[in-house]
Amino acid sequence: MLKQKLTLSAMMVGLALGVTGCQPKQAATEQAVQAKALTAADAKAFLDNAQEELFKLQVPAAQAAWVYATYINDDSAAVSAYLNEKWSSRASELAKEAAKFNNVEVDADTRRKLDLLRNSLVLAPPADAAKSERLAQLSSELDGMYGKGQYCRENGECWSLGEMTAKMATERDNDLLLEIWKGWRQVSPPMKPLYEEMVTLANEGAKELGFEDTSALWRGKYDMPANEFGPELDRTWNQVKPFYDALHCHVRAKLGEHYGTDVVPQDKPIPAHLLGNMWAQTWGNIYDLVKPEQEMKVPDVTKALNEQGYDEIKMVKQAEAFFTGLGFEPLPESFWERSQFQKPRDRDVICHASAWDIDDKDDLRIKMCIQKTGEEFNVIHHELGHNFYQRAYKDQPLLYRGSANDGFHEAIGDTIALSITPKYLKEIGLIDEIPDESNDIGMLMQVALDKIAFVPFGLMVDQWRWKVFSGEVTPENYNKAWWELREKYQGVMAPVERPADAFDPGAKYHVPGNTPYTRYFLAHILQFQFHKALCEIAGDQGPVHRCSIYGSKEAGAALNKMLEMGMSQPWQEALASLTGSPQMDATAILDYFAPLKAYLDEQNQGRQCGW
Ligand code: X8Z
Ligand code: ZN
Repeated sequence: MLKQKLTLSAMMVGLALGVTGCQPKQAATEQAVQAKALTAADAKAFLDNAQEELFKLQVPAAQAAWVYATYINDDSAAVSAYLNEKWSSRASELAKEAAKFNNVEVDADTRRKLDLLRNSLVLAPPADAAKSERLAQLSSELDGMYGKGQYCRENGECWSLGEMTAKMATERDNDLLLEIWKGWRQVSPPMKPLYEEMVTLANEGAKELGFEDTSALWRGKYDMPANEFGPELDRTWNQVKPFYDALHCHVRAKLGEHYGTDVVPQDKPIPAHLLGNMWAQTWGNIYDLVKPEQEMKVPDVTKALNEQGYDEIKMVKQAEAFFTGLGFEPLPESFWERSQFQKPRDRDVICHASAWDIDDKDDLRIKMCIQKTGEEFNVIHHELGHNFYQRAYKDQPLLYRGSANDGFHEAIGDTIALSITPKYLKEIGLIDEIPDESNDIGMLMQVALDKIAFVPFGLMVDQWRWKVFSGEVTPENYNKAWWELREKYQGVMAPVERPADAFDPGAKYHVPGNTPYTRYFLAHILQFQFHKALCEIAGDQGPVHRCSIYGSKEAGAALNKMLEMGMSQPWQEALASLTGSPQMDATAILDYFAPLKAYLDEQNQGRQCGW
């Protein structure tokens, strides 16, 4: 996760961009090229040079970003901001230069590369050097503020985000949960002025590239006109919404039973501190409060991992074994030497999980502060999905080293994790027996609390950011607009009135980290399409929620075929190569959970749903 998304998008999600050498020489070349009419051959030569140049800048920037993320201090901040700026400002210059070929007739492959170059940045630096440097600095500072964040109680005891995350998952005391929820949000008010300034500078850079603003830049990365992307998301969300509403209704009723309807009013959004997660984005941790009345056997992966003495490394090895079982090569020795698996005791780091590709060759790493839980076991699979994707497309030209769209990158590891079924857990010895089908509603509920509950959160984060970037939401209204969207999409509300200086979006990693978020919405839809297709290829005959593709070389080969394509084709074609259809479609997620929907509808009879 390089900062200027060398941070996330270039390294994790592919595009490798950097800065280059000597400006006078560059200018001379430009003049020479402009003197005569540009040709397709000029375009190709330009792209070859651009990719070579960017690659040279990308690697040191990635190395510096890694050092910063795993050892936050003033020096690592300065070095990583410096190298990130060198890379991103050159990427921006080249993106502008690419426009010279707008009216030159070139083949489809060249056109695609030119378009990708123009669209590759996440935060576009303005041409003015001082502004570009300031943008890199702001971006690095915001990252660090989040990474260093902690909450200190009145008695002087301080808790890290990891410690608070663990408490949110298991504690059931309203007052304590509220204290933690408010406590963590003290991290973000100081971010607000920096964020405002960053928005202004990034918009300036986006305009120079010919985009209306950063929102248009972000929405323009999906092989369709930027203005059609939002409606496409709405279409998909509307497919899922009835299911979400049913889950919301049931969860609110059960929380009302546990905490009392004065704490959880039955006609209002659910207070955000009671859902088992700091951002109320996944709800699987409150399964015990909302589970079916009838006794259900649902594997407790956290318990199994602990009973069998899994440590952090063993968890990662086990996840790697899933991929090698599909036919992927094992991770390189350097992965084990260089990754960060545990939170260091003696320094600040950015704990938020990420996967890195430092050199587009084989220097793959993950950075996590692993907790020994089933939830984190899934996150490990998520991260390794990034690494195996990165390796699969490493031989593509630099501009194609990325996922078909950013949702694909986020979906691969999750797709694999959908195969962590009871059947698989038994196969690897984590459980002794596979619960029979009478337990399926429990299992589906457990998974839906994470997957269905996430969908509106995955959508709303960038609905907010797009409005912020476009200026529709101004700084005085940052927090108000955030909570309006939380209520509208998730039916979740702030448990207490928020202070005037609150900047609650900043308490979610991806906002100060400037990682686009719509990718996770896409991933939650796509992973069910992928899982269904892979189960068919693996020849699994049973219901798709019981299918595990573990050990299927056929499924592995089909997956690899899509991963190898990188960004060389529009994502619709990559999707079709695996699933047979170019359409993103929520039918697969709805089918997966269908038995649960019938159960929820029955439970919700007589309840007043909605908010
Ligand atoms: O940020 C992540 C990954 C790293 S790309 C751990 N995720 C989102 C989040 O934590 O908010 C995965 C799902 C959503
Ligand atoms: Zn990810």
